[in-house]
Amino acid sequence: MIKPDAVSAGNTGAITKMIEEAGFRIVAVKKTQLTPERAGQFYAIHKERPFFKDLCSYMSSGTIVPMILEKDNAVEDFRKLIGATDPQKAAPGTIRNLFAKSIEANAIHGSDSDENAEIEGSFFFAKTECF
Ligand code: 3AN
Repeated sequence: MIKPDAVSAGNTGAITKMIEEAGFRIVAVKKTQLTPERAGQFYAIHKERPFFKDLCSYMSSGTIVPMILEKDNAVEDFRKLIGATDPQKAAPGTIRNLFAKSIEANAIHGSDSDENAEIEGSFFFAKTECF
């Protein structure tokens, strides 16, 4: 999911190009906006964290671009491509190193397991939209 900071900065195209050049197939993609409640559902795992409220308000502040991606070893390879959560710690040339503004507004989200990719994909797309 490309996050509001990266979409509003006009970086959707550049980030999508990096994703495709890294060998990912975009199975589904759209532009949408979350409500704070929907953002809270998406990040429910973080609901006890001190940054949860700010995270929900930031994630619902503008347009996002969720995608379903396909590749061998996709989860691990995508996390390498996006870099560390904190852009100051993200390796040079990673998406967060190049485009993230802060640890919260960090340009992009990637699922952390195949199981969560399935859950998060279903959060944004009906199975019939993916082919
Ligand atoms: P990742 O997105 O790298 O998997 P998570 O799942 O630990 O990282 O965090 C989810 C999101 O919560 C991050 N992408 C970021 O927007 C926000 N976040 C994580 N840690 C912090 C923090 N210490 N302060 C503010 N926001 C944070």
